[in-house]
Order: sequence, then structure tokens, then C-alpha cells
Amino acid sequence: MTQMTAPHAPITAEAFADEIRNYLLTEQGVTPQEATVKDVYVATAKATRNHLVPAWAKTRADMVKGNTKAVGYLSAEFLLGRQLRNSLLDAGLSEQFSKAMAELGFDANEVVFSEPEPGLGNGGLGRLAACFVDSLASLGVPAFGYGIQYQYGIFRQEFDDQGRQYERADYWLTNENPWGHTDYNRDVRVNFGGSVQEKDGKRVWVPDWSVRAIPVDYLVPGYESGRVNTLRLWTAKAYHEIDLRTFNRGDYYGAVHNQIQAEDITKILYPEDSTPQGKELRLQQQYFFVSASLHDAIRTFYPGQEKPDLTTFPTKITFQLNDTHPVIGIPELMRILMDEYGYDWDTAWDVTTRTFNYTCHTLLPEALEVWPADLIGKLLPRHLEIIRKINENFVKLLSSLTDDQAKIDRMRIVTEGDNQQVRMAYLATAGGSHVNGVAELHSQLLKDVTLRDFNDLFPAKFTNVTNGVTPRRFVRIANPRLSDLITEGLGTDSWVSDLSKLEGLVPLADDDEFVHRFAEVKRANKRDFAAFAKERYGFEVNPNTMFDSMIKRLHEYKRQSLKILAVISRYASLKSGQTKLEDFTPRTVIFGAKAAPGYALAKETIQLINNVSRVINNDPEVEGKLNVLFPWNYNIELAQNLIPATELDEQISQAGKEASGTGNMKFALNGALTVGTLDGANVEIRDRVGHENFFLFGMTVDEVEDLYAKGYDKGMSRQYYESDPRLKQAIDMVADGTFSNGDKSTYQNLVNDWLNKDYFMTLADFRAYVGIQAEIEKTYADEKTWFRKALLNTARSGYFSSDRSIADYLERVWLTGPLPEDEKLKSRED
Ligand code: 26V
Repeated sequence: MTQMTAPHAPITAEAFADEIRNYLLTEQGVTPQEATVKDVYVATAKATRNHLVPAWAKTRADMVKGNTKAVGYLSAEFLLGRQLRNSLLDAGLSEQFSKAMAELGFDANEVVFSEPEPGLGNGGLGRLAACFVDSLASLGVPAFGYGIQYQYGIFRQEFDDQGRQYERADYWLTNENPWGHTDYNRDVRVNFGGSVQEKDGKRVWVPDWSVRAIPVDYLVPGYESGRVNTLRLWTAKAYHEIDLRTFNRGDYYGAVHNQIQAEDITKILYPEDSTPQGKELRLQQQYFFVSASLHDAIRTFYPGQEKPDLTTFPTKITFQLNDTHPVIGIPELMRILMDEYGYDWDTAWDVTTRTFNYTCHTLLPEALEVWPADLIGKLLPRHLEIIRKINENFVKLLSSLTDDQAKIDRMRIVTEGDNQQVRMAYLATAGGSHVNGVAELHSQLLKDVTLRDFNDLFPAKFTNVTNGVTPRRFVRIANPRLSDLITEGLGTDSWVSDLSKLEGLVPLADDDEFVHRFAEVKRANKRDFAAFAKERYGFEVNPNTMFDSMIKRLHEYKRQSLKILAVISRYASLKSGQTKLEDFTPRTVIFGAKAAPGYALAKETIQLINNVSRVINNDPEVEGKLNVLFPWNYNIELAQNLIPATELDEQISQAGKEASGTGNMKFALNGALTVGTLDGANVEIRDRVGHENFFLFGMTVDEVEDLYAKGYDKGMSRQYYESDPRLKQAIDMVADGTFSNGDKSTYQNLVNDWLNKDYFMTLADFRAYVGIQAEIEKTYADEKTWFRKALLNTARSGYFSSDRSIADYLERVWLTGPLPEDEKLKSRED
């Protein structure tokens, strides 16, 4: 009999230090005296992981033998961030770690920082997936995250001496990765290419190449749940690493060609572009991880069974499709059921539609994936047949529901005529049980616009689940000072697993002493950030200025350009004396953003921000008043450092374009006030924190639509430029070389776009955005008022925990819940 070790097994700091010493010696072969910081990091990671492994095995065993339906979260991206602090927290070893590091003579923070950050995602969608697996485990729900272990994650961003972005490869796997456990014994074969042949009246896929999918498992511990789930990221390997015949002919390169081709599949994360292109390798990635995951789920839930009853599959696991990227899973499950297990079409379709659900994460029509039918046919010929049949049946179904032929045509999964396309969002909507958007407004717009025809005919499929963020990483770990103050204010730390408890802070907004302490926390965090910015980037930051942050992917719809134009305008008015330096609130404006490498306008915007920063920061006339920082390589680490120190958060997208946003939630929880439009989850944040505690500006969705109807993007923006002297001045400064050493061509594309198109209406919202600044500054001038509002933001944002999002998915979409308690508490008897 072995005793099960709960993740919270009490262990002393001395014992933990011994475990670390032991790993140093037995695996790194060094004593603590010889060890480097990186050695200590690896040894600590292994020691920590070891504490979680028994609960991990137990959770899996309970899941397989129990009756609780599991959740499979299929996502091309999991933007995890560093693992050490989170694992320590969930293993109940945070304090022991600090003491053990002191005992071993190492700086705990240095050890934490030596972990390379796994950047396996582009932005919000990938980070959401990471928050969701954390919450699933914390709620004790049996779940798998399934994705890809990219050898290179999101590129590392650097700036050249002109302020331009350039991209460097993200070599995150060049050192030992103590979190990922490569399980060579649980590989899966994934096939590609070839043709479909007729054998005994059956369609049989004869592929012409295959790749070995090897799982790399990451433990996903829950916070105080005693549960540890699995994040299974697949990596591709060739079956025949070297073709000996070719090798013996002396063609050494040719001999490894297959291996290179196979291993390319998981080589690199695609940077999200302004518009997705039909890249064959990306489709290979999608099919690769989805096919491996579905086979993995079947063997997990029907262990050792040659003829499992797969009609029960939807009672074992429900799969969430994180955007369209894994939607090829629908025809793949159909194929598995029919071709590998012999089910008929109707049974397979019934199982499949009960297995999948789809979350849409965008409103930009060009971001909805569409694959050329030819490409699918070349890579996955049998799947193309199945998709065509799904389409045919779907069109028949539609014809039985409506006489509106135009509508039926609009809804086809496969378009007609030349260059046929497969619309993955439509396939997902037709082939799954539920479809959801990620904030109230977004879900409404999906029903009214993007998927309107589908909503007309299948209204019961549509629901909303507003996004959330994990309070463990984004409050408890990122902001220890605020966490302690909250715990003190509430008299308990139970808010970490039940964020609705923050509501209990509301009465303290009338307690001047508490508000003062809340302000002190922010000030201390600002000093910390200033020190971090100095050390990491060499920036001089004055902590006695307002910290005003905008961190997110760079995209026209998010409108970093609106912010930078307002900064330029402010700079100009300070210089001309229009704004008196003495009644101006000193600000530090901070940007963090990566632009997709192929997105020219976004890259030009980056260059502009960098050069505005250079000019302003070097102008003695505004010194100490206005400062613009653009720390490069925005990532989870920077978010965790900056968010707790921020006072004003910018959420200024064009209304109707940001599906939800999740940074907005992180900022509100950490006591920043938002300046924002009525877009995405901003709407819900404002409703919850109180309209008086949110700086609202700009056009609404309806006003945006009206302005398009008037032809805004056909040249109307110029009228705004002509009629607003401040706007004109700011744009003229960009055009006349003020931020490019006199060169007038540097920002030509950006200026042209502003004056002739401006699809996202930056110019039209400029006046309102500049206008709201006076109110922001007036509020900021009165410290008590500002921090009272900030505290109310924290107190009323508990709803935006990803635990609540997961609870909503469980109730509205997945129809399952946590594993029973008793199974968790029983110790395992072998
Ligand atoms: C699209 C593409 C297209 C081509 C290649 C790679 C690639 C990668 C990702 C995407 C989809 C981007 C969609 C996305 O990130 N949406 C964001 O999802 C967040 C979580 O729901 C949400 O908060 C943001 O508002 C939304 O922009």
C-alpha cells in the first residue's frame, strides 16, 4: 500500500531544501556550492512536480473509472507563462521555497526568472486557454488540455535603431524543460495525403505519409482542489529518421528529408496575421494535434478494448473547439467512427454532434478560417469527402426548414463554383451542440451578424460565456501586496478560489484608512515596476507620475494609433503652452505590443510609437511630465509586472471589434481604472464596477454602423482631420518628419490610411478620446476619489474570474462537473 500524497502534504522548508539538493546531486551532478541559478531552477521544478505527481495519477484514475464526463479543451495555443510560482502555490510550497532558497544561498526571484517563458500562443485566445485549464483543475473537473508543443513559440521582439520591430526565434526549448514529460510510449500515428479507394463497397483512405505524434505532458494543478489535470501537447517525429537507401547512395541531405518534413509540423507557432492565409503547414498542424488527441481520448476512456462501444463517447468526454483551429476534428471523428470502428453515418453523426462545441473568438470576418477544398483534398482526401457529405446533408436539412434559397446558399459549408472553400466556422456550428461568443455583446453580434442565418434556424445552439482570468496568476502571484491587503480586509484568503468574495471589500471603500492602504499598495507596485523597467530595459521611470498602460497585440482595430495620436497632441500642446505644465498631470504612457511579422501597418505603428517615445523622452521641455515607454517583447512576465502597477488601463478598440478582451479584467481586478469604449467585455466591466468608476468615451456599435452606412471608410475621415485642429496638428507632425528625423516617407502608409480610409474610425473617435482626458485628470488629482474608485473596481470584478467562466461552461455547454469529493479523499490502495 502506498500512501497518496496530497498536493498540500505538509513538508518543512528544510525537507524541501533536501529534496532540491538531492535533485541537484543525482540529476545535475552538482552540489549547491557548484550549482548555477539555472541548476537550482531545474532541481526545484523537479522537486515541486514530484509533489504533484501522485494527485495527478489519482485524478486520471478517478476520471477513467468514474462516471463524471471529462472536458477536452482543444486549442492550437496555450500561452502558459512561467510555471514555477504557480506550481509552488498549488503544491502548497510557496513559503518553503523562499526559505529553502535562503538556506541554499540563492535569490528566489532570480531562480524564478531563470525559467524561460513558454510562449505557445499569440495573445488573448492562447492565454484564455491557459486560464481555463487552471480553473478546470481548481474546480476539480476532470479535463485535458490538448494542443501542440511548438519548438518555437511566439517570436521574440526586438527594436532596431530606427524603432522598427524585428523578430527573433524563440529558443525556449534549448535547455532542459523540467515541466514537460515526453511520453514516447503513448505515441499516435497521424496520416496524411494519398487517396481514397473503394474496397468491398467501402471507402478506404490509403494515406501516403505519416507522422509520429508524441505527447509531452504538463501537469495542471488545481488550487486547493487536490486535483491535477493534464495538458497534453503533441510533438511531431518521423517514423523513419533516416532513409538508408538514400543515405547509402551518398545523398545525406535527402536521407533525412522525411524527418525534416515530419518534424516541421510542430516547429513553429504561426503568428496571427491581419488576415489568415491558406497555409498548408498550418492545416497540417491542426489535423496533426486534433487527430492525435481524439485517438488519445478513445484509448484513455476505453482502455484495452478492441471493440469499444463508442456510442457512449459523448458521455465520457466533451470537446471544446477553441476557435476554428481544431474544427477539422469534426470530420476526423466521423472518419474514426466509420472507417476505424465500422459505425454507419447516422450513428457517427449523432455521436459527433453530441461531442463537440465551438467557441468563436472574433468578430472580424476575415479572421474566420476558410480552407480551399483543393488543399484539404490533397492533404486529407477522405475528410474532404466527409465534409462534402456533411454539407450535402446540411443543405437538405436547411431545405426542410426554410424556402429561402438565398439563405441556404449563404449557409453552405462548402462554397459552390470554382475555387471551392470550406468555411470552418460554419462546419463547427453545424457539427456541434453549442456555439458561444466570449462576452455578452460579442455573443449578441454573433447571433445578429456573423452567424445570423444559423441563429435564425438553430437558436437553441447559441449561448454566451463571458471570458475570465485566473485569480491565482493574475492577482495572488502577480500582486502579493494587494493579495495580502484583500485577505486582511476580508479576514480570509478564500477569495483566491471564490473571487465573488471580493464583493466584501465594497464597504471598505468608505473606510479612508483602507483606501489609503490600497493606494500605498499601488505606489509600492509602481516603485517595483520602475526598478524592473530600469533593470530589464534601462528605462528611467518616475513613479510619481500616472501609469497609463496599453498592452495587447498590435492591430488596427485595437487602435494603438488613437492612443499615440493623443499623446502626440498632448505633447504639442505642452510645447506650445496651450496646456500649462503646472496644471498637467504627469504621465508615464506604457505600450506593450507585438505586430504580426507580415502586417505592415501594424509594424509602422510600432515604429511610430518608438520614435514618439524617443522624441518626447529626450525633450527637456517636457521632462518629468510626459514619458512614453515601449518595453519590447511584451509577454506574460511583463503583464504580471505591469498590471499591478498600472493606474489607467486603455481599452479603446472600435466598438464591435474586440470580442471580449481579458487584459481589461486583469487590470480592473488589480485596481486600475479603465478608459474604454463600449466594446467586448468592457460593457460588462463597466456595468459591474459602476458607470461612475469607468471612463467611457467613443461611438457605440450602432453609431459605428451608421457612420459606415454614410461611407466613412470611403474618404470621410479627412473631414475629421480638416475640422479638428488638434487632430490635424498631430497627424501633420507624423507626416512632416517630426518623428523620423525629417523623413516624410517613414509613416506614409499610416498617414495615407488615416486620411483616406481609416476603417476602424480612429479619427472619428479622436475628439471624444481627447475630451475624456480632462475628466481622468480631474479625478486623478483627488487621490482619495481615485483610489476609492480603483478599490471599487477590484471589489466588483470578482465575476471576471475564469472559475466563473468555467462554471458557466459546465452549466450551459458541457453539462458536467467536478469529480466526486469522496473519490478524491480516499487514499489509493494498491
Ligand atoms: C487567427 C489566426 C489566423 C491565422 C494564423 C494564426 C491565427 C491565430 C489566432 C487567430 C485568432 C485570433 C482570435 C483571438 O485571439 N481572439 C481573441 O480572443 C480573446 C479570448 O476570447 C478575446 O478576449 C479577444 O477579444 C479576441 O481578440
